[in-house]
Amino acid sequence: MTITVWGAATGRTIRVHWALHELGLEYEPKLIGSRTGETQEATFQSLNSKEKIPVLVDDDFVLTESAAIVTYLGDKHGMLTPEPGSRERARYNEWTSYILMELDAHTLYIIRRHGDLAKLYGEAPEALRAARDGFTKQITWAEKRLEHKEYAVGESFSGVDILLTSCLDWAHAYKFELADNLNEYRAKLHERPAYKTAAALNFSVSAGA
Ligand SMILES: N[C@@H](CCC(=O)N[C@@H](CS)C(=O)NCC(=O)O)C(=O)O
Repeated sequence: MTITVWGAATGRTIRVHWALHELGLEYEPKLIGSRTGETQEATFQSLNSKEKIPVLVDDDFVLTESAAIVTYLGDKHGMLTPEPGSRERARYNEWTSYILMELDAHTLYIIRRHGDLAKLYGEAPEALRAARDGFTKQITWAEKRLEHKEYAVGESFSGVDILLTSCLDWAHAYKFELADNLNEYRAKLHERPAYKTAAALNFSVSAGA
């Protein structure tokens, strides 16, 4: 079996490197950065016509979307995902939808589009303000759910902890004041050996913008 992961340097790509390190799987990292032009090269385009990283290639199976990749790896190799059909799996799905929609796409990524990437997507101060307010409101759900809890789903580490930590790190970089329990949760997850190795690899290259 050969696994290849395309992509590095961002909060979305670390999700996949971290999952693979937690599982102790060997793989070939292709450390291409976002907005470097590398996602528009022919070989990469043939894998993902969305021209976005990360991409996982598992033998002849090509999978895009960071959360789908983390969940696939958990389902295939264990440890990162609760049993399909269980209540814990429903919670895993609930957290995943929340993280992808309310934290990643609707708020943090809007801040990126009209903040760091305003030259490409346009200045939009109202959208920026609404996105910051939106994140501040939405993150309180995670804050309450993580009161007195070490992990997001059940009593053990899961793919949700990977996804959530990547968004908390992103929010921290955007100078959001996170609640103490979220900062403690994030700091504890950063102590995991798999996170440390994956972060060193993922951030060994830079994004183009
Ligand atoms: N929903 C996707 C988002 C992927 C995405 O937007 N990736 C960015 C980097 S974080 C990218 O590849 N941008 C295009 C480029 O850099 O050329 C996922 O979670 O995998």
